[in-house]
Amino acid sequence: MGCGRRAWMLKLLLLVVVALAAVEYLFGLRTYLGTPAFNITQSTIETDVRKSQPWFNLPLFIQNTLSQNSTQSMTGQNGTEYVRTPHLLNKIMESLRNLVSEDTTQVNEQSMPVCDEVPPDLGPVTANKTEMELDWVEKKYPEVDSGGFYSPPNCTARHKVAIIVPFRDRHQHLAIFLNHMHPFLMKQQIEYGIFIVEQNDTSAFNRAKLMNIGFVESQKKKPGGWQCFIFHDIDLLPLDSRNLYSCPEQPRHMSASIDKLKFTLPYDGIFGGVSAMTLEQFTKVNGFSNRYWGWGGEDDDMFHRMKKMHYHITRYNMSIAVYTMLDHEESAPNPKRFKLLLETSKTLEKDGLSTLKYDLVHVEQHHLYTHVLANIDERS
Ligand code: NGS
Repeated sequence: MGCGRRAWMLKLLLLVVVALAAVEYLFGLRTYLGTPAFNITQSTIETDVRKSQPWFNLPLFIQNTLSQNSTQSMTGQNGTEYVRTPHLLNKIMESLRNLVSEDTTQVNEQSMPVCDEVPPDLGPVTANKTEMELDWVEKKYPEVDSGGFYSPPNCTARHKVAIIVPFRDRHQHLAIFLNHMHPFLMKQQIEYGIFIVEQNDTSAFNRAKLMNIGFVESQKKKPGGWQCFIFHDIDLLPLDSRNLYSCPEQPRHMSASIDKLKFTLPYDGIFGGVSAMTLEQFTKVNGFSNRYWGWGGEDDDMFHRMKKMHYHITRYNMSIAVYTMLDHEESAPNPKRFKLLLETSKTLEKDGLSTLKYDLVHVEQHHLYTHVLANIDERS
């Protein structure tokens, strides 16, 4: 349940409870005993509640009912002690208690200190590019939750980031990628999830459409949603942990300096490889185009979209935005890419998230990643 909705329901329930309590107070207890005579003193409740309950700012009689022992003991006129549990009120309290206990988790999370803006001990890292088994990698990272989700245990992360990885036929890279990325991201003290988005059909690879799918499906997996998205080729491994996978103020091109490209930027407007955008930036440009089948151009298309919406690309220093590329065969270039690029600014609203269609085969949670499998057939 979303945070806003839960808070709204909580308020509504509280209102009902106040009304009911007033009714019970006026008609129930008074008729039954003559005078309400709760045995628990106000000061006891206040001390206990303030120490142990997160709802200490609620009215006292609600605190009392909310506390696990909501049965009220009272002394009757003849001195006998009665234990009376208001029936309807208790039923409502039960559901309210459930809601509050969900909220408690958040309160606890929020009561941790906020993680440092720049986490400690960042710097150059090495990459293990040798073939490895996924089973072996899985055993190395027990702190990662099923689905490839992680949040720092001792501080509240400043950024909630979905890592979206378009994928097909690169199983040899998957274990290497996960083995590198998990410790790299954990060190940055961000809350993250890794989504491997695989094209199931045999049409030409459509990297951009897979990233759109990853965006949509990852949001469904995160209560409250991810704040930003890092679109990440599986063959690129960052080599410096100062290259922060955080939410950028302007869209950020992360993989500026790649070993295979002799650590130089091929051209100013390049936005391929690894790039970061916030939820707002990505939705404002209507996501990626869905029309690029085969290699090349989809990242340049995104560059045009960003320009049209008055964003500009940012980058870290070339000595920090360093990546190593894993070996693989070259993919076939898309012959239509230059023609498509000429049309971008005219087609932005009609091509992207707003027109995204795909058949979802499954969304499966593996230990170190969430696997999104989809058919995106070119002819459909
Ligand atoms: C450009 C491509 C981009 C690609 C970039 C870098 O030519 O999609 O090369 O490729 N644009 C077009 O083809 C229109 S790289 O050297 O990393 O393989 O990202």
